[in-house]
Amino acid sequence: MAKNVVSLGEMMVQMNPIQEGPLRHATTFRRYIAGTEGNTIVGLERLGINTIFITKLGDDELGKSILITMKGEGVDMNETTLDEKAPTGVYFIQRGYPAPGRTLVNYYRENSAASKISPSDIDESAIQEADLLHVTGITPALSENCRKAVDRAVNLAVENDILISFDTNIRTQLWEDGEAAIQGLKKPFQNADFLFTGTGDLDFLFNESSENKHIKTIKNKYSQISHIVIKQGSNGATLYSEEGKLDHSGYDVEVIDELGAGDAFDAAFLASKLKGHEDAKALKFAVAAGAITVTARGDIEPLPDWNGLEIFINEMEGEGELLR
Ligand code: KDG
Repeated sequence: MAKNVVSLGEMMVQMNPIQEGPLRHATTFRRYIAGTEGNTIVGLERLGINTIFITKLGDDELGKSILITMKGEGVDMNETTLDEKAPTGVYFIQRGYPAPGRTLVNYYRENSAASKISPSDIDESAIQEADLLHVTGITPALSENCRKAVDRAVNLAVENDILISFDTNIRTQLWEDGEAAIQGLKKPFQNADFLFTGTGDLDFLFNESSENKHIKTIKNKYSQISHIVIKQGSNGATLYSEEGKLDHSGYDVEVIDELGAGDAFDAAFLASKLKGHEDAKALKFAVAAGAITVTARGDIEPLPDWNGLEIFINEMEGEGELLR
């Protein structure tokens, strides 16, 4: 039977300019929907995992567009509510400028409907149905009530003996400093089985001088984590688990839109583990999913299914056989 994953967070409307360059001169945009946890949820659906997504959307046209899209992807949105008093969040991105291949984000999400998610929105039955709860460092940074909602979801997952995955996903605009983030993310850090992070996030969070020292700190402070995955963008990723250290180099692709790559990575890694794949395969699929996602615009649009992953890996590595 297919596994279930539950997550909570904010999906927004993403305004993505047709042209690269300073946003102040951008006049034509494509509209997408995106948001870190929701992206991972759609990625999991594409990989055959049943998903439940908990959020609040504005009772407006943009909120309905998100609801329709998520349902169309097969996500169970029964735990999601529409709020008549608060709007759906929006953000504008600036692609490829000033740093080629990189993206800057401008949020218009303060007091959005999703920022009002609170512990009472987390129904125990939704968590009980799941095999894994996925949370990130973005939702707890949106508001005090959002942080409490994430903490409640984590508590329920622990009580119901469900796996927890946590992506630190630091957005520096949303945290005062590293210490505030460590405090705000205490519950997920202390209870995660899978930790996804990156060197930039670790530098922000922990006052250490190298990846080895970061790993030592994490292992000391949060010894329950079984898999620590360090995402390195185009350079690939490194996994630290009970079996040791495993590296996978990046795939050389043209970057059109880097947003959403980390979420695609998490989805492929988690789907692989839930399907019982060994770590090396999970890491390969995850790096490939991230690479595929940067080659097209939008966060959820390019998310691959198993077939897409196999075609990509066979093309890039020339492996004559299918990997699944
Ligand atoms: O991972 C990509 C997302 O971070 C982005 O699309 C928007 O969720 C988002 C956020 O809060 O920054």
